[in-house]
This record gives sequence, structure tokens and C-alpha cells, in this order.
Amino acid sequence: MKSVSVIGMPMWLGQTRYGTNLGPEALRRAGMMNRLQALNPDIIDLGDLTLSQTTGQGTPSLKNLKQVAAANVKLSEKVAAVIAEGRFPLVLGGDHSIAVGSIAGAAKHYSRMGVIWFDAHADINTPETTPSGNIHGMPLAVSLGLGHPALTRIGGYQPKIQPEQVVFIGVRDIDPGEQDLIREKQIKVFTAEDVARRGIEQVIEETLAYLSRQCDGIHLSFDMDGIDPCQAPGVGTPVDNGVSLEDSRKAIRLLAASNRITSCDIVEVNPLFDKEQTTVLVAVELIALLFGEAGADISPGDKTVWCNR
Ligand code: B3U
Ligand code: MN
Ligand code: MN
Repeated sequence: MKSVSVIGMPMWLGQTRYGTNLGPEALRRAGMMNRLQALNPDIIDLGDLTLSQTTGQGTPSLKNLKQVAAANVKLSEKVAAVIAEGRFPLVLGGDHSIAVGSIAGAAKHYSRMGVIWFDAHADINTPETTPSGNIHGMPLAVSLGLGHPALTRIGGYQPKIQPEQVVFIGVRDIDPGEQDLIREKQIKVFTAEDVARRGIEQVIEETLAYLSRQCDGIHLSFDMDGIDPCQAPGVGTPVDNGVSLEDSRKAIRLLAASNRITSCDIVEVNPLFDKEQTTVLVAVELIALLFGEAGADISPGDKTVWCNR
């Protein structure tokens, strides 16, 4: 298995709830590194990047633009350097605005990098369509070259990816402007409902077939709010009727077995909303599955837990 470098991104300024910046430390405290080292001795923790934690310096439609852009410039350089060493970058969020830097850094190394966007939200707003001004709702648009140049031009080139290189899984809260863009660009979408109806196995198989045809690397951007909030409640913007934890586990195991994932970020854990550490522990488990932990056998009789259906 590939050598892994862990990068912590203590970022919360892509949205307005303090706490996602505590995510990387919470994952480490929950034993993530020991668990990964048991699977692969060559895993190193590069620690957290030093990021501004002071709000301001933005506009109503691009809150904290300056801080978010500066953080992502740093991250893109770090991710590019890790891949240049032949290692797998695992980026710990932080809110989802950090995907701007992960994708900018990783896409440099591929002629056509695919992106799997596992999320309740589409994160494809632009400053014109955003209902909140929060940049964590924009990273996919930025990666497609839409948005403020301080974000889209990170790394000195744009766009990082094309619409046909993206697959959504688990989405269920899409703003009207986002829906228009997804339709116009014909982006592939598997909603949480699609996952429940068609089965996660088929969704992952189709996702990999679709991206493998045209991509030479795949970045997995995993937002913890894609999972149903009854099983992963510690996120800033929970949305009911999510992907079940069981299906989320299966998804990661299938992606791990495919050997196609070349970089990953895991984002939006907010330890301050995470009663009993539920979400942090789920995140650690999913990360371990991504790097080959066997996990418990799933027997056909196991019931999927639906909390709000
Ligand atoms: N789509 C909304 C809400 C949102 C996006 N990402 C999260 N929430 N986590 C927005 O503000 O862009
Ligand atoms: Mn997101
Ligand atoms: Mn989300």
C-alpha cells in the first residue's frame, strides 16, 4: 500500500460556526494515527498548517475570502509536494473550503483528475448564487473555474477539473442556483435517495466505471454531513435522510478495494457539536477502512439503520 502523509487543516472560516478547526486534533486524539500505523508503518503526520483564525476580510458573498484563499494556497503547495514525493495526501478538515487547496495541489499531477464529492450539499455555489456567502459552499465551483480569481487561480492555472470529471454521492440539499449549474454542466449525481434505492454497491460501481474511463487519478472529498445525522451528528449543517453509516462504510471499502483513490480530504467534523465523540469515531473508522482495515463482516441479515425515514 502507498505511503501516506497526513495534513491537518484547522479551518473554520469557510463558514460561521467555530469548531471545525478543532477537527484534526480531535481525530488524532481519537487514535487515528495508531490505527493507521497498524495498517501501514509508512504513515507520517505532517501536523497542522498554521492558519489565520480571525474573521473578517471578505465581502457578504465571500466571507473571509482573504483568509480562506491564503489557507488554500498553503494547502495546495503542501498537497502537491506530498504527491511529488510519491505519497498519498490525507487532508483532515476543517470545513469544506479546504477542498479548493486539496484539488488545486493534487490536480497538478494528473492530466484529468476525477473527483468524488460525498456530501449532503453540492458545494457548487458561486458568489452570485450563494445564499450564505460561506466559501465552504463553493469549493467545487471554484475547482471548475467559477468564482473569485483569488480562489480559482490558486496554483496559477484554472480550471482544475471539468464537469464530466465529477460525481456527487449523497447530495440532498441543493440550492436553486446550484441545481441550474449541475443541469447545465450535466454533472453526474447520485442523491442519498438514489443510494437507498439502487444500493451503494451499484452506485460505487457506476461511479468508478464513469470516472475510470477518462481519469488518471481520483480525489475523494468526503464531507461527514453526507452521512445521516443520526449516525454522524457532529457537523455544522446536518441534513436529514442521509446515506446510512452502513452504506458509507461499504462505499469506502469498495473505493479502497478499487485502488483508484489517489488523494482524500475528510471534512466538516465539528467536535463541539459531537456529543459522545460519535462523529469523530466514525470518521476515524472510515479513514481506517480507506487504508485497508478489514472492518467487521457485513452479513446479509444486518439491518441498515434509518433514522428519519
Ligand atoms: N448550500 C448552502 C449550505 C451549505 C453548503 N455546505 C454546507 N452548507 N455545509 C450554502 O451556504 O452554500
Ligand atoms: Mn461540503
Ligand atoms: Mn455538506
